[in-house]
Amino acid sequence: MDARELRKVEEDLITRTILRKSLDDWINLANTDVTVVGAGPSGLTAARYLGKGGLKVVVLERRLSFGGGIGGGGMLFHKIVVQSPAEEVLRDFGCRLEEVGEGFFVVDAAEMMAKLATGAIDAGAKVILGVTVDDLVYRSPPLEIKGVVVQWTSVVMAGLHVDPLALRSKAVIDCTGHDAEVLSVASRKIPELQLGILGEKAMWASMGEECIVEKTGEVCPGLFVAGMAVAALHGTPRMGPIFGGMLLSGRKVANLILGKLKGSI
Ligand code: 48H
Repeated sequence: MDARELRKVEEDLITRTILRKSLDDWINLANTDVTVVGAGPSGLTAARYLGKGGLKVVVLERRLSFGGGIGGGGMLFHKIVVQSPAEEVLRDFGCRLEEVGEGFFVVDAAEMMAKLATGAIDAGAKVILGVTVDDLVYRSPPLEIKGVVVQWTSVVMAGLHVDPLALRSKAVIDCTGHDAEVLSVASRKIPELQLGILGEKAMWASMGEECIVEKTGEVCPGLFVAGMAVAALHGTPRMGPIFGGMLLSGRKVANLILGKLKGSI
């Protein structure tokens, strides 16, 4: 038992501190360089490299936890496999890997989730949980995505009619996984974008992984796609529970955005 007396804290101080500090963050996040939508493997990887590159990054995650599909592993088995050269990314996050075949590695799902989130946060990205991106801010012509429209996930789940708030950024990345939620909104609500979402195809692990990395990129000025959302957009095969493509896609989109934005900052 610690002999020191526990500091007495009044309830109103707790409330005021939470509100003031949260609002300070939200006011600061109203305008960022990059909004990453989704804190899965592609989103957290992108956030780390963008943060390391000196950009102001916010990751908005609908759930109250990060990691996206990592925690589910393959049919709930708690190991994740990645292939070369994606182990470079995991090593950069400090994950401990076992090489089980040449260029083929395994990592614990819980470790990967925790370290990806820590790595993104330590690189300077702000991760906000419990927030759903349900629309985009845009201008046209010329067509450009200017930010995202957000709502508390709890409000969305309750089906309440509450107007959302908008956050501006120079780049938005759809890292929402299989449902490509940001691109779906863009395709539905910005017709001049003429965005057809083809829907992912059946499983072909190696082809799926190659296509994800190759087709990761810019969809229109200000809007980028990475991770499984790439397969949804381009109609490429799913890959099942191998995550190298997600990590390399996150790193690739970060490098693309760094290349575009660094000159203008
Ligand atoms: C805020 C949102 C919203 C929204 C969703 O699913 P994820 O893990 O996505 P990726 O692309 O980084 O990784 C995909 C991988 O997990 C996977 O599913 C694989 C490899 N499947 C292969 C196969 O064959 O099945 O993470 C997306 C995250 C999640 O945490 C969502 O909660 C979050 O995005 N999200 N956050 N606003 N509108 N929509």
